[in-house]
Amino acid sequence: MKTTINPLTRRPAWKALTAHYKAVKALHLRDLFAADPKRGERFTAEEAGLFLDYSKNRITGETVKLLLQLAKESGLRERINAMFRGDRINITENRAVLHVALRAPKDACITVDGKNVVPEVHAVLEKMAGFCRRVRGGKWKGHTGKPIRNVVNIGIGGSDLGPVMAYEALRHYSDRALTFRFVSNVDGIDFVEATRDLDPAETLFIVSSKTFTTLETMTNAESARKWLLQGLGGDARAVARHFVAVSTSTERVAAFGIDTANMFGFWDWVGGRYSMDSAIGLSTLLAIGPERFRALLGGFHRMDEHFRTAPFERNLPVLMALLAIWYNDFFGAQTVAVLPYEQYLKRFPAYLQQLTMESNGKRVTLDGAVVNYDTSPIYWGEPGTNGQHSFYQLIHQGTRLIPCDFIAFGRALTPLGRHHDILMANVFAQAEALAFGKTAAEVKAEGVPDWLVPHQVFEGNRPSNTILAPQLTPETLGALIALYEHSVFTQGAIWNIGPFDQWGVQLGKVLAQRIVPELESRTPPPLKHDSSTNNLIRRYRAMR
Ligand code: G6Q
Repeated sequence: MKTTINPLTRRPAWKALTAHYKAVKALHLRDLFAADPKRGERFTAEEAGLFLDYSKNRITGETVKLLLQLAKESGLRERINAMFRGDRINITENRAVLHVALRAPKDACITVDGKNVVPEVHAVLEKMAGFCRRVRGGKWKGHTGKPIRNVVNIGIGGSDLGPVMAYEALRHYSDRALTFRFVSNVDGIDFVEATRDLDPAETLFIVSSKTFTTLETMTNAESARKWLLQGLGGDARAVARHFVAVSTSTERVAAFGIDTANMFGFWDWVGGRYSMDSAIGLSTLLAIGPERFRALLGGFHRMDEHFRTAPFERNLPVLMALLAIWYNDFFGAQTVAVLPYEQYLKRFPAYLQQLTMESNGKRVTLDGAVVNYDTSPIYWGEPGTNGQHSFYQLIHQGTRLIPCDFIAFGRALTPLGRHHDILMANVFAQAEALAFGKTAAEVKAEGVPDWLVPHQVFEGNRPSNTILAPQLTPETLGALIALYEHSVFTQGAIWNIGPFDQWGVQLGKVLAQRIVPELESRTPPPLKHDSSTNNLIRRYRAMR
């Protein structure tokens, strides 16, 4: 497929930004704030309960104007329309990309190949809700007649990271009578530790796999079946009462032995890392209940509509994406730190790692040409304040520029004494210190001896966004995730790369399958790898 977009570095706005960068890079946030007393109110935007303060970025009004121009020249509006229209924008897999349909209201109409997919989406949601009511109400019984008390999601990558993150994020709202566990790694320890204190008679496994072929998930599902049957006396009929599946493949689910009446489907137009709001979110729905799951979808949808319709200058995902590009491609920043000041969001950075890097970790454009600019930065992070006592040192005083996204909430879900004010004081203080730093004169004025002064200087001018919301609710979480999803989409559109395939993941799936028989073979197998791999395999075989 040929695109009609000018190569990125030839777009007029890109050239203008290259020149503009030279003028702006030396400006200090101290001066930018001093010159404009309203800056902290001006560079802000708000939607779906999320307030974005992007004033502590190394930008001027002109920077924003040029970045918006770049979005326009990159055909962003047309790309957005193409996605929402159901065009096959995932060109290497010839698929539509319609996670936005997963959270569309019942009366919406989104078509793939002429067929409205919204009724199917809602039919699956209804089925999930009905299942949830039976499990939570004790009507769904295990093989021995006991109700379900434990739910174990087995899945990996997109079939794990979203569900884990959402469960942790919304734990406050979860049914505490149920225990939730997540098994993803093929390292057997993951399964062993997740199930060691569970009673099989009260345990339900959700095997979550879009393809139902993924080695890790299938291996864990087999072990789960053995564990269950061992615990329940070996009657194979028990499987139907203790296993449900989430997949796009009815045949493979049936072949595994799961009753397809207990299968929750989704579609090839839902990418793995964009699937936590499909049936892949069954564990989330079981944890928080159908009404709150709908509120989560409502939050996603509000942000979808904002992204689709709002002018770019107040469009949160577009602004966040443009700022990410500004640092990545002009300042040469290699990473972005995501720092939630909310313990419930402890898995949010891990979730974002996949969303961002699996989507935009690409080196060729949609036309197959090798890019001559950097694509996805590395996303990483930890919840505050813990990170402050570890890697923040480098963000404050190291040699690298690390733009930060701070995420914080006005109210704690379970207030505890002064904790929340102290937490929030920290987030505000960190963003302030990063931006403004501490000069040598200020350090000296504190009576610090001359030799020690350089060590205590903070040069500042280290950029950050602050995202502030009243409280972590299902709806806010949905909006927050959609904000990042669409920011990733926008970045991909500007880089003219395809954010919706993952050939790198595919490679790993194939390579390991080839080596497994060489490790398991009783007799020494002929090895045809490089000398290092051959040697490692031989050593491993000797250690087994
Ligand atoms: C996500 C990726 C990848 C995928 C896993 C699990 O976008 O494609 O992380 O989700 O490899 O795949 P299955 O759901 O098919 O088991």
